[in-house]
Amino acid sequence: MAADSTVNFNLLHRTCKLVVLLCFLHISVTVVFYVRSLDIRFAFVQNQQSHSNVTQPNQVRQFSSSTGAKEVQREEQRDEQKPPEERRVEEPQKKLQKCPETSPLLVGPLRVEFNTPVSLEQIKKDNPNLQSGGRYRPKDCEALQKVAIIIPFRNRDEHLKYWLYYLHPILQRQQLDYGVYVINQDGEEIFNRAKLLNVGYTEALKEYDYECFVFSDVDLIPMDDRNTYRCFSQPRHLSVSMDKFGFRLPYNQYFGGVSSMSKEQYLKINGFPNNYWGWGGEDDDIYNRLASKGMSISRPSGETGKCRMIRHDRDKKNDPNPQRFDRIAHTRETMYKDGINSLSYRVVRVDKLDLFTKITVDVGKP
Ligand code: UDH
Ligand code: NGS
Repeated sequence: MAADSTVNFNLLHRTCKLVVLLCFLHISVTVVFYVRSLDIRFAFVQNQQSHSNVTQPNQVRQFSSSTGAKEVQREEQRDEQKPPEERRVEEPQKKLQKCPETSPLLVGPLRVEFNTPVSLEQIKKDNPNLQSGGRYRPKDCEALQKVAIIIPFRNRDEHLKYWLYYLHPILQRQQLDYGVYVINQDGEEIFNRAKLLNVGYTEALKEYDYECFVFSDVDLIPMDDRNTYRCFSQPRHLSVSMDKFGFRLPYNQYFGGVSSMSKEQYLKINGFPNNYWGWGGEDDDIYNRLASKGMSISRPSGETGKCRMIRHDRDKKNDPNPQRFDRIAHTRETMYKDGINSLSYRVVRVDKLDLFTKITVDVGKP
């Protein structure tokens, strides 16, 4: 009997030990699985955070675990090996301050002469910050105006070289966001300056959101960089003091040579006339348009507005227009149907050159 109960007790003892062991095993397995699931959840959160850092470059990084930091470091190293356009923008983009009203880079009166030959290669070397098509914007401040400079053109390459040689450094010192557009009349028909200027306005706007337009003859060079090639609250006449007129205005209403107008001012007068073929009168027509809309002419002082003209003979196919006097007598009636609203032309080719954009255009004939 006693032997029997000893056997039973041993069996019960072993069974209990087994049960306790099994329980312990079960608890261990549960704990291991629980800890692992925690780990996975943590890793998922980290992963989410690192993704959101890639897609939202300006967001401040949220995690600081050493694993996370190393991953970022590796990502940055990979990034540095990529071409600039594929790199993530890590820092919030530095917002440039507006350029000052008066550029601190201006030097005042300039020596301008046309005896020393200039070459396009040299001008290119002298202006390393120009972008293709003759575009520039200051890199340290946000320019006050986006200015398209429009030059009516045909067969004046020597003049254009001097223009580029003098004007590019001046315009950069004036801290403008600018582009130079040479509107080249194709073919041998009679020259039409004002229509080319309308084409320049239209074509420049297709490229960039210009707000100001400077219309400049190719042979006029300012002698003072304080004569800023930008727009003002009224249409601006810039070539007010030309050497060929003894450094004074030839007449009070004179608006030829170099002028500037904001988009609003230009549109208010329906742009420029398209039907002045040959030399003369189109600038007076533009003056009449401005006056009829109640605008006045803003001008720099005679000293700041000094400029030199490159001497030249009369061009072929640009003889004085015999109809010009009759036309300027009727500007107020014709300006609403002849202008930017009636402009038609055909672009023959566009050359994005290093120092300017050349747009060759068929403007038709009288
Ligand atoms: N232009 C050309 N090619 C031409 C004609 C005109 O590029 O064949 C452009 C050029 O930008 C020029 C502007 O149009 O500066 C004004 O043209 P213009 O040459 O008719 O005016 P400008 O006052 O000369 O320069 C007038 C004739 C001068 C005769 C001088 C005789 N000694
Ligand atoms: C006026 C012309 C303008 C011209 C200005 C200066 O007489 O177009 O002379 O010319 N007006 C008329 O002929 C109606 S310039 O001396 O620069 O050749 O801009």
